[in-house]
Amino acid sequence: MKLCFATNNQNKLKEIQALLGDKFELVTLSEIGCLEEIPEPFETIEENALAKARYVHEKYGLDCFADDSGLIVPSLNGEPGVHSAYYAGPQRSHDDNINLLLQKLSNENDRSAYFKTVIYLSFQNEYHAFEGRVPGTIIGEKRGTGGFGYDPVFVPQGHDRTFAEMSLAEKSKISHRSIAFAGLIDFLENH
Ligand code: ITT
Repeated sequence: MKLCFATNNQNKLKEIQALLGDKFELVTLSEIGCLEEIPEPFETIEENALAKARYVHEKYGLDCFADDSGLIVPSLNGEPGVHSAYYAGPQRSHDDNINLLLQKLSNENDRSAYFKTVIYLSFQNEYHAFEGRVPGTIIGEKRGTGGFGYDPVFVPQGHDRTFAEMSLAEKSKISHRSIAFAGLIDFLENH
C-alpha cells in the first residue's frame, strides 16, 4: 500500500521505510508531484503537522503522514517552540538560534526544556496523532559536535552529556523523534 511521507528528505524516508518493511511503500512529496511549499501557518507544532498531512490527503488523495518538531522552554513561555528552525531569523542558522536561546536564558534559574515531535497520519479517512517528548536541561555553553539544531546545549534528563556528545545510535534510543515514530510504526504494523 502506498503511503506518502510529507518530506523531501530521502534519508528520513529510507530510515522509516527500513523499519516498516514492504507492507507499505513510502513515497516523498516530490515523488507524488507535490513540488509546491506546503503552508505551515499555525502557531503550534500539532496544527502544522496536521495541516501538512491534510493538504496531501485532500489535494493528492493519498494517505500521508507528516512530522513537525521543536524545542520547548517553559520558562520562556514555550519558546522557541514552533519557531525553532528560524528562532533567530530567516537565515535558519543553528548557531544563531542557540546564541539567542542562551542569551534569553542568561538570567533564568529554570533551564528545563523538552523536545517534542508530533506526527499526524491520515489513514482511511481518519487522522491519528503520535507524539514523542524528551525532557532535559539547557546548559550554559555548547558541548559536542554531533547532531543538529539545539543538540549542543541540550542534556537529556538522566544523562550528563548533551545530545551533540552522543552517537546517533545513542540519541536515537531516547529521542522525541524515535518515540513518535515508534508509535506510528506500531499503528501501521497493526492495521
Ligand atoms: P524538515 O525539513 O524535516 O522540517 P527541520 O529542520 O524543520 O527539517 P524539524 O521540523 O524536525 O526539522 O525541527 C524543527 C527545528 O526544531 C529544527 O530546525 C531544530 O532547530 C529543532 N529540532 C528538532 N529536532 C531536534 C533535535 O533532535 N535536535 C536538535 N534540534 C532539533
